[in-house]
Amino acid sequence: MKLLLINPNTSTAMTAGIAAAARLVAAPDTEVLPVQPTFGPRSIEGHFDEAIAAAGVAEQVRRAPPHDAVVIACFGDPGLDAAREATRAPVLGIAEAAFHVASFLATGFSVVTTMTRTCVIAEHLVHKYGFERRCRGVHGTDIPVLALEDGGADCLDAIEAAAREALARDRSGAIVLGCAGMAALCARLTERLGVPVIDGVSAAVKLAEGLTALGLRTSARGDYAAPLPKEYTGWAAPLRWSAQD
Ligand code: 2AL
Repeated sequence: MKLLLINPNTSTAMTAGIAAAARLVAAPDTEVLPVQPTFGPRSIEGHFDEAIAAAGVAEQVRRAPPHDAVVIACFGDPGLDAAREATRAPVLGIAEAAFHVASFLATGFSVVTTMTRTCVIAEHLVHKYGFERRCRGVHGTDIPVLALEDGGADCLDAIEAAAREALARDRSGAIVLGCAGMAALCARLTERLGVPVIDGVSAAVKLAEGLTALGLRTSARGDYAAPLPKEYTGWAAPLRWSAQD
């Protein structure tokens, strides 16, 4: 299968890191196609960044090569609903995928993310996806997203410390990593913490493969139907939908 892997930010290094994490768990017959928007923020650390990044995700889905599934690899799941209108292939956001996987493994989980200001974005998703009864807390580390690119020991230690505190304070049984840039740290954190640590990138890749193997596609009924044909103006003009789409 062909898996379109969208990094919604414009850090080429992060796109490569996410692709490596995806390929590590992908089945031998899964071809990972990594892409990133042609415009937008280098990292996504707030509502404004996310608004621009969502348009970048829409752009990449609109110009996507043939694919069987799509993964949106940013923990805010930017543009997820838009992408589900734009392709019938299953689309998974890494936050939604990680929440589902964590709830198979523990009655309660905690999220450990990057900047504290992004905690509310994850909390909004917890509510949107209906995981209020499973997510027991969202915790920031104030590590900037791009600092994760080096994946240094300092990051690992800080995330481990935040996760230990979260497990105790929230009485959680599992940790969800709240940034695609943390994927490379997942194995070492699992070893150190001794509880399930869920990286949304690998969770989404395996769920995408599962949905594809089951022959399941996004419903075209209701709000996930294709966008209505109409004129788009300005820079968005090429993204418009026509009657031929
Ligand atoms: C993210 C992420 O996964 N990618 C990015 O640029 N920002 N999420 C986050 N909470 O920092």
